[in-house]
Amino acid sequence: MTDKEEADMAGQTPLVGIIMGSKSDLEVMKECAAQLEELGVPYELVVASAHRQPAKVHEWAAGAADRGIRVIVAAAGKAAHLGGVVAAYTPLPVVTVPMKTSDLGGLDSLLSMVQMPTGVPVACVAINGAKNAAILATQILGTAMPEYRARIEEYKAAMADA
Ligand code: RP5
Repeated sequence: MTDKEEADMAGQTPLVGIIMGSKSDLEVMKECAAQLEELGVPYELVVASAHRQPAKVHEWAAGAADRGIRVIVAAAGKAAHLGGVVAAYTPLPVVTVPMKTSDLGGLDSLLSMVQMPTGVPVACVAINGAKNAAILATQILGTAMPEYRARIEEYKAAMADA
């Protein structure tokens, strides 16, 4: 991205909302933010735990669609309920990122995320798959916004050339 594109993006309405359960998730989730920046997608980022700050999660998720957010990326670890709780409060698609954990290696996070009950789906990328979450979110935007479809086509072409 050029400096001008970056400056423009700073003033744009976020299209992707990134939420994570703890500041300790930020190191991994920076990769998601960086990939969105590379693809030119405006985003917002918030730390809010489904267990420790349920009211904050509720307020953020319930208002996301009306703020202009089109896709949510939710990252959490251990008993990772954040993505499912967010999905309960929004009509938007939710892409979840299971965090690698010290006790169970992230399998706990993964299973907590993918085993959602019928009626409340979330998509789920790999353990610590922050970058893929950004790409998938951009692909979802691209179904209705041609400029993001074009960014993904460029990204794939560059990958094939590498
Ligand atoms: C989850 O518990 C967070 O998403 C994080 O991955 C994990 C550990 O959180 P901290 O104890 O590091 O705050 O809620």
